[in-house]
Amino acid sequence: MAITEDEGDRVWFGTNAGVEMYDTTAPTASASSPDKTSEDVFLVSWSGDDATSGLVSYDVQLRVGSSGTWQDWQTATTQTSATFGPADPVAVQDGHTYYFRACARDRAGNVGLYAPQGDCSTYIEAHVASAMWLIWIP
Ligand SMILES: [Ca+2]
Repeated sequence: MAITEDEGDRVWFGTNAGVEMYDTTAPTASASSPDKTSEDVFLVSWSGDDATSGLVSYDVQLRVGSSGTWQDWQTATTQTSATFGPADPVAVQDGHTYYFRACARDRAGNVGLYAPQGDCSTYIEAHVASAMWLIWIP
């Protein structure tokens, strides 16, 4: 659909029927990450979907542990993934679980809501030293 007028907070579209409409519906978005890993760095990705005007950018938050406080990680980014750890944005530690959630912004300025409990989480397993592995050869 072609944009016929952009008023900043409302984007108008022309339709085949000649009826103009504007976008007041916020986009959906969610983050994804590995359920668990033994690495102190991993990839978090996110995606979203918007009817009518289309996506512009994403915000992504993180939380350390299920009782932690949500904090901003990515703000108004057009990227759809980022590397988490080993020291940025927080020091990744064994035995901790990191939670993520994303919301998206559309061209009309609507911003979706974050999922209260997050979209996904990654548990950091303890590193296993290679010397601990025993191989039994009969
Ligand atoms: Ca929309």
